[in-house]
Amino acid sequence: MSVSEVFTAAYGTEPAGLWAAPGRVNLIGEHTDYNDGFVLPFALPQRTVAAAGPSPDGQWHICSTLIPEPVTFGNTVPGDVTGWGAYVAGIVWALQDAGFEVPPARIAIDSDVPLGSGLSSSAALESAVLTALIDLGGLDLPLEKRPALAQRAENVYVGAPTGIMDQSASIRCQDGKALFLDCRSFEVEQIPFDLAAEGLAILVINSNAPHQHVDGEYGARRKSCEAAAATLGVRALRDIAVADLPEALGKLGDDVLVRRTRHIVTENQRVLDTVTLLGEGRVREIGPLLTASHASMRDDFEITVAQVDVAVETALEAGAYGARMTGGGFGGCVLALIDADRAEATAAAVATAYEKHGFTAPTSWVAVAGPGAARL
Ligand code: GAF
Repeated sequence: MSVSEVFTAAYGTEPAGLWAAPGRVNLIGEHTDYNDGFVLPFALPQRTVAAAGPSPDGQWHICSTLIPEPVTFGNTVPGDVTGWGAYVAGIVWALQDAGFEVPPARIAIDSDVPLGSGLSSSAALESAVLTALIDLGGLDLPLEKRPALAQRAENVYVGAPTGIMDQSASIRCQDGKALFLDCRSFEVEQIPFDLAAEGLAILVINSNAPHQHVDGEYGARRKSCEAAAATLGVRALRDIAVADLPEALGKLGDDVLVRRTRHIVTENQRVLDTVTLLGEGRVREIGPLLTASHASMRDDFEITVAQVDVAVETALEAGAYGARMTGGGFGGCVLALIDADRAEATAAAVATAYEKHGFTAPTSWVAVAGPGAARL
């Protein structure tokens, strides 16, 4: 059944409209967002669609193509709604908490963003619902302020201590562009990202090794970064320049903090260098930056797993210009910058390597930068 049909089956009426918000791939800049740093994601064609319409009983009702039986809630506070509904209820709560009159709504959800793969399926859900409620209620919330509200829903209502990259990507990305975001000022630059014109492609390889943010590891990384910034007397690790890194590391003492800090500081510089190279049309030359980012995540930030390391190594052996894990880590997806005509061969090489290692088979596809959240 289509999402409109699921809506009609659940609520006995047609939706007022459909709103879509994409998942994302982060080209480079991992775990830099909550350090006030830089990120460079682009929106995937895979997206979450919310069919929505007014709710005459003054409550919110949500269902999905996977769970057609609606969940209902009224005015809500963190802790009320759990499971996947928390991402929706969290948006209602965050809007109300920001002083908005949120229109009661009936909502049905469908999504082809792979779940738990580091492609930001939760931000896609939050952003689709937020965009729908803003339009239905005629709420005055400018685009650049929306990601922080959706992030608040995830941080406070859902309880996941994530940064602002994923909601920013889902809401602010544009077709054919990568989003260069300064996570301190929220200023963005839309970077033209048409790889096909260069005979290149980004192959996304889903390791199919499950990942999960609400567990301790993500939060532990965040705490280490905050502890390092406090020791160094800066607001966030973004304030340490690469040139000052040796001196800063010398002040930290603790080996774990040294490695976490080195990742964040060098990763911020890699994002800036990537943006410069893309601006000069030197796309192939970003490859080594992508690969260096992976090594830094593997050795210093310690957020990779065997499946993603094998995917990166194999893609490089198969001729990729660069490859790295993308997203929060501990599984999820790898991206590889390849010649466009090498997609099948690279995917096949990774599949063969996985078989040899006894890993669950990977899923690979070529990702093209798509549009951000919008009414369909
Ligand atoms: C997850 C988080 F949600 C983002 O905020 C970001 O920190 C990312 O991991 C790592 O770069 O997707």
